Amino acid sequence: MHEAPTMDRQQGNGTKSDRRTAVLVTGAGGEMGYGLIHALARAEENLAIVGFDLKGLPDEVADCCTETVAGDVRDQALLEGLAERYSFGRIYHLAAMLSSSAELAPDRAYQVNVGGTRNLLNIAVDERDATGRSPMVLFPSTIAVYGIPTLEAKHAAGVITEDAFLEPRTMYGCNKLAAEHLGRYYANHHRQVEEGPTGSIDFRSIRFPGLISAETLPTGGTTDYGPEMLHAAARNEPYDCFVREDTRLPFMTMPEAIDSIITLGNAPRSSLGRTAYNVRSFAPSALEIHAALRTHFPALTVGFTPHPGRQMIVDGWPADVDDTAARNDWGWTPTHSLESALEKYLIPGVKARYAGS
Ligand code: AKB
Repeated sequence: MHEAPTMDRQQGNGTKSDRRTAVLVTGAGGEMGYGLIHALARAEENLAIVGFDLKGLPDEVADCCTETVAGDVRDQALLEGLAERYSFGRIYHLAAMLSSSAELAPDRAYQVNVGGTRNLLNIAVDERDATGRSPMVLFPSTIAVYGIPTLEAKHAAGVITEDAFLEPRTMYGCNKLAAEHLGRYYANHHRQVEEGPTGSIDFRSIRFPGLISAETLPTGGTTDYGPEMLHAAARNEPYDCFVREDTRLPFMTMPEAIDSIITLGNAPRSSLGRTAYNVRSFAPSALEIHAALRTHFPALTVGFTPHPGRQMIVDGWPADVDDTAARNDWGWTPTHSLESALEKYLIPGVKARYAGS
């Protein structure tokens, strides 16, 4: 027997009025949120920004926001309540549990990383129903969507393109790839039965490599050894690195990551041939990071004590990624090599941060 199709969620009814136009940033209190919110506020005076984070926001981020919300992206009712008051033409959905944390709490990670993303996509679809315009959802994805079966295969693969090795080996990678697919579905196929193949939203994502900031430290990631080594050096402390010396991964600085999100957001949709793009700036081994840091902090000592679980994770991630599609479609170009990143941004930044401590 065929059942009549049923709606599993109330659709927006297009009657929302008197809402203030704003951008929504989830994960606003995280590393990327910190940089992105400042960049958005700098780029557009009077831009209304709603900063959403599980833990609330530090003052220097909250000061750039029209409203801050302490809440969980799993809470659909809370998000819907916000969308009753704001018309979100653009959503930066940054909130996520990172790879090492997600591996330790896979159920929660699934709910946050996939369920939370689905909730945000629903908010975007409601916005489209209310206004007739497709809101943009910008989503930081990750090199964790790749899963290379062995170290030998990783060495043989070298620089990989977006469509290779999409068999993630972590909960986080599975979650992010699922979220990318949901975004692509909502962008290109949602409501195809009722409306034809147009899609409801404008979904854009970037697969970020390891990110290094002079201002902040990440928590719960597996590329964290890069930024941790830098900050330990600046604090004049020894560092015990949790991956092998020969571990090679792509990285970039946080300001480059923020620039890439803003540049992708400004690109005409017609120039985008895909919904998920690789970006990278440099791809050093852990030992090469150590060596480059020692030219600035000669006293730095680093031990290498690989953590078996975390080593297994990074061994499945690519040594480098091919960013040709991002270069061609929306003009991505990295600013830095490892050396220039250190000289021009990271070293002055961490020295300023720890001065006097
Ligand atoms: C992590 O290590 O989990 C993140 C990532 C690669 O997405 N930095």
